[in-house]
Amino acid sequence: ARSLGDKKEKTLAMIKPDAVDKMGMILDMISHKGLLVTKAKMVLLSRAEAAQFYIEHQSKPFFNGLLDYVTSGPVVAMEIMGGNAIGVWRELIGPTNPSDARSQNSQSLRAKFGTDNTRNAVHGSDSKESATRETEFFFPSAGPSRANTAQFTNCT
Ligand code: RTP
Ligand code: MG
Repeated sequence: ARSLGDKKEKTLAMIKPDAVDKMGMILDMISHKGLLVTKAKMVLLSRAEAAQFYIEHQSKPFFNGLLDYVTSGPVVAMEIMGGNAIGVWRELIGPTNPSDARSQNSQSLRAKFGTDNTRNAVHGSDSKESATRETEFFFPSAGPSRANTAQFTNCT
């Protein structure tokens, strides 16, 4: 396994509602990439919460369909950590459209578990800035939820 010492990074991963039943296989694939799940929770997002999470897409034509999709059932949000975690996770999830994913690399999560351009199974932060914002969205650093959060003192 990769050492956590090299270019350690954190990112926010989300298993979208249609792939929550694939959580076990997804966790195995995260482990096999040498990444560590350092925080996790299952939550049913309200429409307002989903709109806040996806605020960068509010003027896109697919915004309402995206909100319908991500509020259709619970999601699993995870903070994952490791060397180059943002890029490693984006590579593991694959391209936005699962049919592109299947033609490029059938091993990616969207190739395996995605249905269409909207229902694409998983999310990953696309930059350090979004990783920070999205991790704070699901796992606020202040407030009572912190008491319930597993602390990996050797990693943080
Ligand atoms: P994500 O943010 O979920 O990791 O995905 P992404 O960067 O690959 O894609 P992005 O452009 O950020 O779009 C966010 C999510 O919106 C849905 N979408 N639907 N119907 C459509 O044309 C369309 N385009 C995007 C997908 O669920 C996408 O992951
Ligand atoms: Mg995105």
